[in-house]
Amino acid sequence: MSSSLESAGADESKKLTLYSYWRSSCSYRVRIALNLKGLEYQHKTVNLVKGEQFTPEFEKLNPLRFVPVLVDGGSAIADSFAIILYLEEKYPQHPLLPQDLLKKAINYQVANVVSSSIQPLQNLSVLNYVGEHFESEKKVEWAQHHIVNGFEALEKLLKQHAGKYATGDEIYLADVFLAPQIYTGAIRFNIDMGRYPILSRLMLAYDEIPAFQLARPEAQPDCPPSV
Ligand SMILES: N[C@@H](CCC(=O)N[C@@H](CS)C(=O)NCC(=O)O)C(=O)O
Repeated sequence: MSSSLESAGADESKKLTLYSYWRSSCSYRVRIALNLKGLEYQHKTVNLVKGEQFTPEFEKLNPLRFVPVLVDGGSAIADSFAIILYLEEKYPQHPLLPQDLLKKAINYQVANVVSSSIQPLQNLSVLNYVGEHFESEKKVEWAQHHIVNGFEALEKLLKQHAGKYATGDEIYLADVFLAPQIYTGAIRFNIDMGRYPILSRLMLAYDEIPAFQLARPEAQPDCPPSV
């Protein structure tokens, strides 16, 4: 187990510490939000492949044993949605939610499609369960099926709302959730992105923004050199 997990607590006070894993799309969302808001943070790796999420120390931070967890001044917040909304209220610079109520609702809708109807179905523990209880080779097919289902819905939804970014010409919550999901679909699960012109265009737009570039899996300190 990494010694980093043991040091969570009072000595971290007044600092933001993000427990994350390079390939975790939920951690990637939080990294984008932190970067957009210009917040410095300490990175602590929880290696999901080595099972570091199951250590008793990490379970104290998140009983569900998932990354990301943000520790702020000794208090732990788990779940990317909760973390991002916490950051939004505490650090109002670069607002992630528009004032317009309908636009705000669409931002929540997009974020929830990603975080409730796509990502949980491609999550490591779910794929491991599918592999163990059904046929192992069905794992990727299962994930692809659910990602395609979500991407088709998002593509239709965004047709009505997208500008330069997901809900207009400014970057909001929807973009923070979309970039990691599009990346994961395209790079990790080989989804044919040619079927989703709006999602493809958005990803190119995100690739131009430093806050998104710095949050990419390959830019993380725990990303293996071979990737
Ligand atoms: N709703 C949670 C989901 C967190 C989650 O699923 N995290 C994944 C990585 S993206 C994880 O830690 N998986 C470890 C596992 O499945 O054992 C959030 O948005 O933070």
